[in-house]
Amino acid sequence: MKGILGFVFATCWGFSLLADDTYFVHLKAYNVDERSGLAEYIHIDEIIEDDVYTTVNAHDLALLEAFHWDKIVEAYPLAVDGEAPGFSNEYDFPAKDDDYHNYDEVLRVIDDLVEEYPHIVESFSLGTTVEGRMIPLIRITHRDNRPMNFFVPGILFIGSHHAREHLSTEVPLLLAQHLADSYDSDPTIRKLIETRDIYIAPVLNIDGKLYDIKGKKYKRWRKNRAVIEHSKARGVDLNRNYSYGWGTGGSSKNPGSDVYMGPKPFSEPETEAIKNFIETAPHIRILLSYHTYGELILYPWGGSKNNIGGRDQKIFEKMAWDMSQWNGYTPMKSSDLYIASGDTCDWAYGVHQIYCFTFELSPRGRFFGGGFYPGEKIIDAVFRENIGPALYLMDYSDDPSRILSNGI
Ligand code: 0X9
Ligand code: ZN
Repeated sequence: MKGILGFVFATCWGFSLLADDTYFVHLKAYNVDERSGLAEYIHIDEIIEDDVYTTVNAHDLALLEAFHWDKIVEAYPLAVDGEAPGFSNEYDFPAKDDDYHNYDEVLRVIDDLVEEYPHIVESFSLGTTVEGRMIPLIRITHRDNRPMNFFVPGILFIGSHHAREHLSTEVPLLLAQHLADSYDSDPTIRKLIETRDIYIAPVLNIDGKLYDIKGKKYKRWRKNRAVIEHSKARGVDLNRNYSYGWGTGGSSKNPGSDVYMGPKPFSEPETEAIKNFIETAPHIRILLSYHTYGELILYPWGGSKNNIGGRDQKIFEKMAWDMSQWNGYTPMKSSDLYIASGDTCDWAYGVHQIYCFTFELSPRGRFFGGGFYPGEKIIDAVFRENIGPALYLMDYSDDPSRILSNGI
């Protein structure tokens, strides 16, 4: 398919589809079933009542036109954003977004933390990406808790499953910095570091992130950079590649799709790295996966409309609501947004009984907030309003069911 699109493909919108370009599409979908029908083909960026907005590659636009032409209000090609003219092969952000950390800068921050705070910070490799880059894992705990002590409650924060969601690297990276910097001065944080085993993987999809910023131009890339056999398409959607309910809706078997689930669960070294780590760390009770954008706090299930039910349902609902008091985000069951199977949280909870949340960080929308590229000015405020939820989750990682005795 992509081979055909590699040439030129005519559309009914008066332009031609080019394989590497991205397109803005405005659709109408009147309920969650209609949105979930769309999510079989495309990734939905934003929902405002009956209006659905997305950025798609040429492959996905062709499928939308074939199968959901009646829902398309408008579609047009998007210009590549960044610095022009000039050519650069540098893996770095455009100058206007210089405060964002590229991969080398992420590694430098981590090295500096380990050097400055050796009694509380360590770093490890979680594994390597498709293109062979080391996936860093930061561990923050008092040295008395080493070597790994499974009686100390554990928590994991993950950033950047999706390439273009750069703010989702910044927030966990700044969190690591903040925890380490505050150890001496903030008694609450000091106590958490002394009684919890805190893990932070700020950037999982390194290859995709670097591809997205290559040449200091944003490409709106989402997936990793897997090379697909017998296809010119690249990339698997890492948030469709986990095993629980894999391939049961809201993901695609087609390598050209932005929601391609991969050839099998955990086919990708990036998701496999998370799996391997969780399997060796049974004390991890809570996981928070940062994404952008939409200002949402999501909890399972995401692959089916079912509620988790019982006591755990109450725990998820209460925790999500409590956290929303800090950041003002909207708490909801993932599948109320749209059904998508194979995501991190369905697996973490379904297989390991880990209380897992997905945060869709700011902005709320694309029209006034900048969507995936909200600029560097937003970083600090978004980080600050998400410190409270992170400390809250660390606190409850000893026993999340404690919140049920706190007044409900
Ligand atoms: O679609 C996703 O993977 C997440 N949204 S994003 O814009 N960051 O790509 C949301 C995942 C939530 N899970 C489900 N709806 N199952
Ligand atoms: Zn995402």
